[in-house]
Amino acid sequence: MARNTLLLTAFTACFAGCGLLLSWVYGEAEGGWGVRIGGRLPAASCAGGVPMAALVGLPLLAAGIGRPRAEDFSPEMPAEAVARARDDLPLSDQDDRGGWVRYEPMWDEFDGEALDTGKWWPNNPGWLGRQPAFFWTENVAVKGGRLRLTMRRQEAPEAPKEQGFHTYTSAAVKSKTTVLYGYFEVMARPMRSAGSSSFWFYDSTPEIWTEIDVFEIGAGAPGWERKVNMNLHVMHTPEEKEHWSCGGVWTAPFDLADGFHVYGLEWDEGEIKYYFDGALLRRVENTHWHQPLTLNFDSETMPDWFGLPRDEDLPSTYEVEYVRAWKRR
Ligand SMILES: [Ca+2]
Repeated sequence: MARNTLLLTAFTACFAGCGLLLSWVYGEAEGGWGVRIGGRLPAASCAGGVPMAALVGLPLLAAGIGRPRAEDFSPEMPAEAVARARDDLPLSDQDDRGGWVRYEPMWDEFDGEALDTGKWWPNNPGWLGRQPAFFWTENVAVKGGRLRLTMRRQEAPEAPKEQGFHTYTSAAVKSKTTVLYGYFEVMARPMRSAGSSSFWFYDSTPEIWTEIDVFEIGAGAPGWERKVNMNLHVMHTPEEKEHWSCGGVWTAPFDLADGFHVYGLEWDEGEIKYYFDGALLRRVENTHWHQPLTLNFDSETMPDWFGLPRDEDLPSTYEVEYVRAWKRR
């Protein structure tokens, strides 16, 4: 018994030490921990399990079992660009091997004169934005066949300054419905500023709060111009009490703001896959993302990640040519 206790203590101390070292290394290399609802992530790693274990040892090691592993996000270079033959199928599956059926509640070509308020909120009804930028509905437009989200240097009269919203306004569009599993594709061009351009899914209830970030791009942030950031978050579930996340980064051979590209998410019960221009970028086992989620576009200031935008880069606009959604037959 005493020997077992000693061994357990030694192992716990060793694991905690390794965890602290690892978390320090990640922190130094990537500028610290963060969350999407809160900041930046280490590249190609699964945060949460290691530092938590470092702090409290073995008991919480068990909580990390079943989470995606860092190597699940190891980058794969995309194959040759995929040619599109059919608009009614995902670019990565033009032969319809998945048996896809158009999912109307989240399909929008943005060809009208205004946002379809039957499908979308012109803001985030539960979140004012990431300070200092304030989500302002005046920065959301549908024009020229595209959804346009703009970030500006300005004061919005509605922005609650006492809560830290000032100097910048930005934009968010959120679906009015939730969805569980499917294929989601956008053709988009991120804004060329340090304001983020993001396409993501989440929902928050008292019982469960999870999130899938298809991309978060800081296309005008020095060093981030070519990086597609793909993150998964668990804020809390009945079993998981602490926030943790798992992310990966793919670096394009060109600046992402130079043009429109097709970004895809295939979200199934067993696996989550990320696509760029029809080619597979990442695949990861779906261990925790089984909650119906809302679909979101937004632009945020990310002071701790992309830095604040340069004045000369504003206003800048994130454009979405379309969002298409499918469920399996
Ligand atoms: Ca369009």
